Amino acid sequence: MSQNLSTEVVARELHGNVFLVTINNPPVNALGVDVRRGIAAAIDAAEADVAVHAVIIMGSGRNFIAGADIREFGKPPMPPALPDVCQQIEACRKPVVAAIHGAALGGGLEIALAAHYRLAATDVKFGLPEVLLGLMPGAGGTQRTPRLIGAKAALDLMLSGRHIGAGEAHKLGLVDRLGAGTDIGADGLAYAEELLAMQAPVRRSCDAAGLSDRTANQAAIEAAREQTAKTSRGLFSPLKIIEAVEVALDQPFDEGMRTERKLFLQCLESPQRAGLIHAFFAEREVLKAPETRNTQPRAITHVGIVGGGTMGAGIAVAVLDAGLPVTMIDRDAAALARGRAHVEKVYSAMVAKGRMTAAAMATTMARFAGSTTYDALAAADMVIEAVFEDMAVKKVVFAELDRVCKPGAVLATNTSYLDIDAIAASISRPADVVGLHFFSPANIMKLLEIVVPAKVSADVVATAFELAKKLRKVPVRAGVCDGFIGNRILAAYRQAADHMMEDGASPYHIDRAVRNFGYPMGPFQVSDLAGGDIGWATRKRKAATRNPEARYVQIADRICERGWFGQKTGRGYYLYPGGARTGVPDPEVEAIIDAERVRAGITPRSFTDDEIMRRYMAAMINEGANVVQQRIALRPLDVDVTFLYGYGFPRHRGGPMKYADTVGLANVLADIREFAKQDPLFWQASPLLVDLVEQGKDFASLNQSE
Ligand code: 3H9
Repeated sequence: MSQNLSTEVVARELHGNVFLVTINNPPVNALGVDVRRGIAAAIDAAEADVAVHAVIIMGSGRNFIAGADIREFGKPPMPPALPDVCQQIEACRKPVVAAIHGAALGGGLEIALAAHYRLAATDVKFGLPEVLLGLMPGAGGTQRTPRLIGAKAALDLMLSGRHIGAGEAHKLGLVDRLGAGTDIGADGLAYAEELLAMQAPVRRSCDAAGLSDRTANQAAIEAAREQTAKTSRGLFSPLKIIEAVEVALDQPFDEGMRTERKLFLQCLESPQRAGLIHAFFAEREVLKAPETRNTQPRAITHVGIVGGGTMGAGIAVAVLDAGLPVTMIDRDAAALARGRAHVEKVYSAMVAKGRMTAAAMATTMARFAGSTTYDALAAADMVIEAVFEDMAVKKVVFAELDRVCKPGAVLATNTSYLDIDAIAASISRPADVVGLHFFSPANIMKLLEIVVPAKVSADVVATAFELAKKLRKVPVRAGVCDGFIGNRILAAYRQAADHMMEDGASPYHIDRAVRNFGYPMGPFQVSDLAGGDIGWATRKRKAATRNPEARYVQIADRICERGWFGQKTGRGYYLYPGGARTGVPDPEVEAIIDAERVRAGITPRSFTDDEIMRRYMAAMINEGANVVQQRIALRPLDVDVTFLYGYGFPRHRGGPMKYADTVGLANVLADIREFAKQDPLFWQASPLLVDLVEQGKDFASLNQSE
């Protein structure tokens, strides 16, 4: 059967005595108000027309329905509400079949559950991902799903937000029939005709018996509550989901629906919902850099990597995982062997954990080649340099790349702070040079800063975005400056943390406050994990150019001078007895801090968690504003995505700039002005922040696509 090409948002067509209702709302058939109205009207029409004996609901394009229209949340409600539409479908006196292909997510799955029979194509993606948006299923999902498949499986779907395929959905009992072919409309029609021939009755999910074993279902609820307390620290909606399912166990369906509505509205109003939905759109918006528009990326079929250290090897794994061949270059056979060993170690660990077979590892490693001569890169379409962070060393590498690489090869540097314009200017083809700043471990961390130097051509930037897609990374476009977006802002708030440490807050207290805010780790734990020696080397290198008037906290230097570089040396800010991965506070570090306070003439004072976070966040937001104003980040949302994916910023807060909007920019500015009374050099309000406050605007007002 051909796809319904009607331009109506909800098209209706009578096939014999089967009424075909097709949702046609690109790109993903979200349930916006017109779709809800269209479905409601179609069901009314089906009820009224004696010629109609059964109804099929299906989606046109690539999906059934991806859920409620997320853009409507936070706006005034427009009837009919989705729960009412689902109710109307379920109440229909003629059998309703959902014929599902592609995504049936959130409200989309809820529409399907309200139908009386479900047929799924082999490509379906079922899920109740509302929890990932700070929400819960709000159109009967918390009541119908457990009635159909029991509390345990329903809670698993709703609390994880994971997608499941046709096979699992069928096994669970969410689906009655698996489609035979690739034409979901034809399959749906055949199924509906079969049901009519059998005189199959209207069969409602609200009457299903999945909750009949009370003891088992109650146990599932207790287990979910215990697990959620451990894993969803501070999140609002998971507990509401459990509460709603518990009601399903005890109360009639209508009562359950009333409770679901009440809890759903609470979730809708929570700042976590706003933060998570901001993150959802922001991570899609970052893909739309100006250079990617109407620009054809260059082909990438073979990647070269220069340098087999931790970073080079991590990048090699990321590229190999994307199915591409890699040629690694290092200076001699021993260094190259170490590089190869780094790569093999990652895969061996996966084999040991059962995440990869030995055969798959062999196939992957067969795509890996190594060489000690640059000539081996002659065929590479893209080369990523990951050698020592030193301008002279990088320039030597780029001179070699300029010599051996084919015309049109993209030449990328993984520098984390060096001037890429200077690197580009040192060779004959600056238009081919781009920055690809991976985060360690490069095969795991999602963020990829794509650093755009002045002379680079648009198709090279577009190629970098294309590579990010292949590598399943989240790319953020950044301009050239010391530290780009992420590390530049990090430097600012790390200093604020150091100032607080010297003024009286212990590193353990600061870390705890930052964790309580929602980060997985505090800044001093991160420093111990990354290795204090790296920052120490940078500080020494920059010592000569540091503003002598600027406050400089020496505590980290005192710790590094003792050879305490963090986890790898068994102690840093924390002690790691017996190689433990979680540190314990170190009284000797506290004594060093005390001594430094005396040396600096500081009388320590106490800090509350709230004050710690206000200073920490004000420093982050202020530098974020500078980064936007100087066009290092295109928009505030680019800063947000950088911090969500590269620095562990709690997703439910949406990112630092979204958080700033939540607390109010005027409040952030007032804090900065207050802190400036003690240290006016450090706390200089960003001109962008001042402007926005004067105009009564927020960062969101700058988030329109460039
Ligand atoms: C819900 O249903 C609540 C109910 O329980 C209760 C209500 C009372 N709305 O991801 P893509 C846009 S909560 C509006 O790049 P893909 C997206 O922004 C909802 N817009 O495509 C993008 O726009 P643009 C539960 C949406 O093929 C474009 O569509 N559902 C929505 O990689 C393409 O998206 C979910 O959480 C939406 N619901 O992946 C599902 N979804 O082109 C969320 C997408 O302007 N969606 N857009 O940048 C997804 O997971 C993926 O989009 C999907 C397709 C897997 C469907």
